[in-house]
Amino acid sequence: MTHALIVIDVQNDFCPGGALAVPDGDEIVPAINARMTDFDAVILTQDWHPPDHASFASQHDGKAPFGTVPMPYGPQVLWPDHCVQGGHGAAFRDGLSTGRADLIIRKGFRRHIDSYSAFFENDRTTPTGLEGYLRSRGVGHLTMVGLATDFCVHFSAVDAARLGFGVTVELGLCRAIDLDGSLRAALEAMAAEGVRTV
Ligand code: VGL
Ligand code: ZN
Repeated sequence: MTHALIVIDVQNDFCPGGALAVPDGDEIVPAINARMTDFDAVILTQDWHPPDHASFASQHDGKAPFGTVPMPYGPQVLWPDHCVQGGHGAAFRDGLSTGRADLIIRKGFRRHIDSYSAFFENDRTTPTGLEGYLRSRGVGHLTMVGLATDFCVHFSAVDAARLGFGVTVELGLCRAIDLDGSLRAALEAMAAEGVRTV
């Protein structure tokens, strides 16, 4: 079976010094690079927001980062401005072997909707196109690594499992934000959807 490695959001803004730094987010880069040679396909994702993206606290009067607002698709966590299209924060972390990627997929580029998952935006219905790419390449199993365990890795893994892919998350090659117990909740949700974590 064709097995793909999906490297989620290893970008400057999710690494120490970045706008939404995940503790030790940069630590995983060398081991992810080493892992790339073990797969039939390597796909990188890139969080890619317009400067006025609705997930940014700066776009909501009187709101601070890490609060939530209701959106038509449900509650949305507000984030510091991050991964602005074309900016340094949105660039892949230095040292990530981007040359090994077969596909780079960008998400979160629609102003009014966030996209944690590499498959669907946060309404859980608007597709990114990744499913079609994987199916047309005959990919059946996915291994996921990257940032952040409890947000983009979690949502990507759950969506992939629901779509019928076999999914393994390598927790040693992920790092978490862990906002109000979000890591624990993510691990439970992934287990409940049949995602294998190692
Ligand atoms: C992410 C929060 C906002 C992630 C992206 O990559 O996990 N988290 N945007
Ligand atoms: Zn984002």
